[in-house]
Amino acid sequence: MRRLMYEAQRALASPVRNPRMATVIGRLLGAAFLICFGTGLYSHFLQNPLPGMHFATRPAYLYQFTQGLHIIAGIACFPLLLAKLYIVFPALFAWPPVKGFLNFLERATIALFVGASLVQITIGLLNTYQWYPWPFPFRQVHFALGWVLIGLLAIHIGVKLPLITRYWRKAADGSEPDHLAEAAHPDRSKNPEEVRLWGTTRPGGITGRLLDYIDATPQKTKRVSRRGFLTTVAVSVTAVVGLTAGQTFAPLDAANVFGPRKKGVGQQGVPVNRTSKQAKVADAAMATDWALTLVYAGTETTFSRAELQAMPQTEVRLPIACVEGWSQMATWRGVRMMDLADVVGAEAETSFRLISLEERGSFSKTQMGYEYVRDPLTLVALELNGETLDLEHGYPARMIAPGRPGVLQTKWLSRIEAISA
Ligand SMILES: Nc1nc2c(c(=O)[nH]1)N[C@H]1C(S)=C(S)[C@@H](COP(=O)(O)O)O[C@H]1N2
Ligand SMILES: [Mo]
Repeated sequence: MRRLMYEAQRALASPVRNPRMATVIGRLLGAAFLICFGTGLYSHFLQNPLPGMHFATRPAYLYQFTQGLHIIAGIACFPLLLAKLYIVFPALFAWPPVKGFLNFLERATIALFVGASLVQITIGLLNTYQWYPWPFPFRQVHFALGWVLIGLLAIHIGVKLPLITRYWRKAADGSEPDHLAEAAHPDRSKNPEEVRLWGTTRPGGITGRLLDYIDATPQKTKRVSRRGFLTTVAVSVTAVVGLTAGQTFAPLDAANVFGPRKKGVGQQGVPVNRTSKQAKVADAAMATDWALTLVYAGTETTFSRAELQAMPQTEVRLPIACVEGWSQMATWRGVRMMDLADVVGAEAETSFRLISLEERGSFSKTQMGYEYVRDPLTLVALELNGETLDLEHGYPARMIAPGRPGVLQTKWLSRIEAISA
C-alpha cells in the first residue's frame, strides 16, 4: 500500500503541484473568502440589525456594490477552489494517511474546510437562481457556514503559516520551488535515505499493472506548465465572473449570459423577484379603498393614493439591489418618507416598521432605521420610470431607500408603524 500510494504521488507530480503554487492560489482564494465574509456580514446585519446598529445610507449604490462584490467573489471561488484542489490533490495519497494526532487534526480540518466550502459556494450560487433543492433555510445555513469557514480558514492559515511565509515570494533566483515533486521523485530528492528506501524496481502482477496505468494516465497533467496553469485559472475566473457580473455591473450587461437576471427585462424595465400572484396581493392592491396607514404614538393617520399624490413629489435615481446579486437602476417618484414622518409628528430618531399587504412571506414586515427615514432620497414611491408604479413593482405604493437590500424595499405598502424606542 505504502508503495502504491507513493507511486500514485509520483505519477501525479507536476510542475504546478508545489507549495509555491498552493500559496499563490491560496491567497487569492483566502482574499475571496474574506470579501465574501465581510460583505455577507454587512448584508446580514442590514437585514437583522443588532440593537443600536445603524448604517451608512450613502453612497446610494453602497449595497449594490457590496452585494455585487459578494456574488462576484463567490463565483470566482469556483475556479479558484478547483485549482487549489488540483494543486494539492496528490496529498490525498500520503501514506500513512495520518502521522500522529496533530496531523490527524490538520487533515480532518482540511477535509471539513473543503467540504464546507463546496457546500457554501454551491448553495450560494443556486440561491442566485432562486433554486432551493434542499430542506434547510438558506439564509441561516449560509450565515452559519460563513462563520464555520472563517474559523477553519484561520486554523488552516495558522497550521500552514510556515509554508505560506516560506513560499509567499518567488525564490530569489526566480525559480519556483518543487517541493512536492521533489518528495515524490526519490531520484531527485536530496534525501538519500528516501531514495534508498523507495528504490526503483517495480513490483509485478496486479500492483505493477496498476502502477503502469497510473504512471501512463497523468502524462498530460505532467505537461501542465506553471504559466499554462495560471493562464487557465485566470481565464476561468475572468469567464465565470465576466459572464455573470453584468447582472449588477451595467457595462458588462451584454456579456451577462449565465446571470439569472437581465437588466431592463421586466415590467417598466425592472426585473421582478416576487410577483403579485406569488404574494397574493393583487386584489388588496387594486382595491379602490386602499390607503396607507401611518401609526405614531398610538395615533393612526391614513393617506389615500390621491392624498399622497397631492403632497410634494420628489424624483430620485436609486437602484434595486437584490441580495441574490442582480441590481437595476431606476427612476422613482413619490413622497419623501421624512415628510410623512413629519406630518404625523415623529421625532428625528424614530424608526419604523414597514408592513406590506402581503400577509405571509418573510418580507411582508421589515424595519427601517431612522437614518433611512430621514434620508431625503427615501421615498414612498408612486411612480417608476415615468409611469404609475406597476402592480408587480408594488402598486399602489412601495418603499425605496438608498443603500438597502432589495428585500427591504417593501412593495404593496399597507402600514408604516413607529417602533417605540
Ligand atoms: N412585500 C414584498 N416586497 C418585496 C418583496 C416581497 O417578496 N414582498 N421582495 C423584495 C425583493 S427580494 C426585491 S429584490 C425587490 C424587487 O423589487 P422589484 O420586483 O420591484 O424589482 O422587492 C422587494 N420587495
Ligand atoms: Mo431580492
